[in-house]
Amino acid sequence: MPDFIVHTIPGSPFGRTVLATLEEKGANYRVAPVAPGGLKTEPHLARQPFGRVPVLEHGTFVLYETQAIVRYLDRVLAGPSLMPADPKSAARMDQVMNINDWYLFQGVNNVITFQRIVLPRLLGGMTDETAIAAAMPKAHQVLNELSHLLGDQPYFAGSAFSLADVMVGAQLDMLSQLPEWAPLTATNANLVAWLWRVTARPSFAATTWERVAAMAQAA
Ligand SMILES: N[C@@H](CCC(=O)N[C@@H](CS)C(=O)NCC(=O)O)C(=O)O
Repeated sequence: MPDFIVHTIPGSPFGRTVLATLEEKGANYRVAPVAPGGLKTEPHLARQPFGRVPVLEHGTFVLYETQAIVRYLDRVLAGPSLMPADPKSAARMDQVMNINDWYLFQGVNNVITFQRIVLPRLLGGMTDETAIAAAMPKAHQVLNELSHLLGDQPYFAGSAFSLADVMVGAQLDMLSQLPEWAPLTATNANLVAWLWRVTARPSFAATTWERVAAMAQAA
């Protein structure tokens, strides 16, 4: 019996954030797949009233919102902490996690990767090039700012890998597969090198779209 159950859709970057955190901690978990068409219906709405993934189950404790989930996992699980103790480093981690939710996902990834990957692959729709073109100015702004905050540090919170790297890594790994990545990172070589470092981790190799789909199929 696994300690944790993660309700998610293969390919979800927020879902991957939770799965990669569990992998970083060496935890025992299973994936409970949610069909894309089942997000806004019961039984999923009883777990996540806004009809989104992921949702974590830990015994009788059910939790949604990715930031809350990964902070909870870091607190309850042994292993190296993914939250810096130093207040300034922790504040930088928190800042980047909020940039992820408010600016990188909203208006950038939920347009560009949705249109290029999720819509054709999961929902059978056609990519809207106009929507992608309209999202590019914001995408440049967000990636330039992430590059600025990263600077010459190995990770967003400094020398140690943190939850900010897991979260942004899951989002940017998707964006990096698209033709938009090259123009978006033309002046952000540090971000490209950082993404290589992050996706080379076993936790990322274990949680690719294909690996999560295989876990979902085995469920
Ligand atoms: N604030 C939520 C966002 C989760 C989210 O937006 N997940 C996407 C998949 S990556 C989703 O469920 N989208 C379904 C929809 O928008 O209807 C969290 O942090 O967990």
